[in-house]
Amino acid sequence: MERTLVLIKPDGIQRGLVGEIVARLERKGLRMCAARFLQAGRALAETHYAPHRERPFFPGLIAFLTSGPILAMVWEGPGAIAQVRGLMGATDPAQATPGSIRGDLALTIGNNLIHGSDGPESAAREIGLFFQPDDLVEYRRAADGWAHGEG
Ligand code: 3AN
Repeated sequence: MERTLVLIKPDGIQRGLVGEIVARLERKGLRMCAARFLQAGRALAETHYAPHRERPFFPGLIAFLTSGPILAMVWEGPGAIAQVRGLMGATDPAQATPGSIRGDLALTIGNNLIHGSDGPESAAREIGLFFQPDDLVEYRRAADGWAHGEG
């Protein structure tokens, strides 16, 4: 079982695409284990995107991520990191295949709707930026019947 951080970026919130994006992850069979609707401040955005700090697009990326509320979530499942990346499609929506979130719903790289961790180390780091360990639902321990079987 693997976990990944997913952000629905400000363009996704503003365009009313939360339900559409969450539905795609759910239909794939991934499970949401935490969610938080927030307005990210500059410090959080810069820490999250620290690996891109030297890139020319960094200032615009920070301005974009802090321009409105975002939905931060943790999703889990077998191979969740790669599965979410596949559902997202290529970073540049112009290259993203039809059927992917960016391929179907986004046009430009500056407004590409969704973030998903790109590897196990970034997933652990990014989840820790947005959530406390207690925020994450442990499905196997859920007692009310909506937990999925294999855990
Ligand atoms: P992904 O979101 O697919 O993991 P990354 O991690 O390479 O892509 O880039 C992080 C974010 O930086 C992208 N989601 C995109 O918003 C932005 N970005 C990446 N490359 C560019 C670029 N060439 N011009 C503008 N923004 C970019």
